[in-house]
Amino acid sequence: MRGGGDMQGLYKIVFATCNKKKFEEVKEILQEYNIELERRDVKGLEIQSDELAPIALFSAIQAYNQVKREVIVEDSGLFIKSLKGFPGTYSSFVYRTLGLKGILKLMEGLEERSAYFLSSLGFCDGKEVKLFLGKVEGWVSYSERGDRGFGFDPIFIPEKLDKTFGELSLEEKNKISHRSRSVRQLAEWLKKYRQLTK
Ligand code: ITT
Repeated sequence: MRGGGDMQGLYKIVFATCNKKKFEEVKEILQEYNIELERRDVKGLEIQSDELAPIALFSAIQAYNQVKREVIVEDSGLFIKSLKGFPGTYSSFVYRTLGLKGILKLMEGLEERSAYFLSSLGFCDGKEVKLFLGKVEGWVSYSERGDRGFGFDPIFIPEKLDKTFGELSLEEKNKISHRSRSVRQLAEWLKKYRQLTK
């Protein structure tokens, strides 16, 4: 089955991700556009690269080959300026190994704390592969704050706010996050080129 409108006018696509919190964020946003999202754990090789874009494109094709439906994948990373972009595309591994405490330890005594989150979203429908990018600038906090969200959220303060992502509700994070920016671009693209009712 391809993505498309059903009797209720809903457009359906698959999101290949193991991260349920990430799925919830994306689902909320796409609901605004009448797009229904279904989560699938898709196992496969993740290529390694210093850039997120090729990883998302490769993963989107790989996911399509497994689900044979319109599918999205999304890869994010935290890029810290004083650490020359680390952990970047290795964010997942670093989160599991060093963790938040390890990052804060690496940055002990550093006043330059600027960082950004980058979201790289790949879409594939078997004919086209598209890439949508989203970025949010901010800072790494001096300590963990908040227990909402996931991953590096308790140590990332987005610009123009004095709260970490971990202190924001899902709705608040979705107004400004890197992921909301890439996802809204996808939704706008689908709206323009596919039969969306909204
Ligand atoms: P997938 O199955 O979708 O790949 P994942 O959790 O491995 O799920 P990523 O590779 O995109 O997701 O993320 C790399 C790491 O960056 C991940 O382990 C998170 O800890 C962190 N991360 C990603 N997005 C984040 C966000 O919005 N806020 C905080 N941390 C985030």
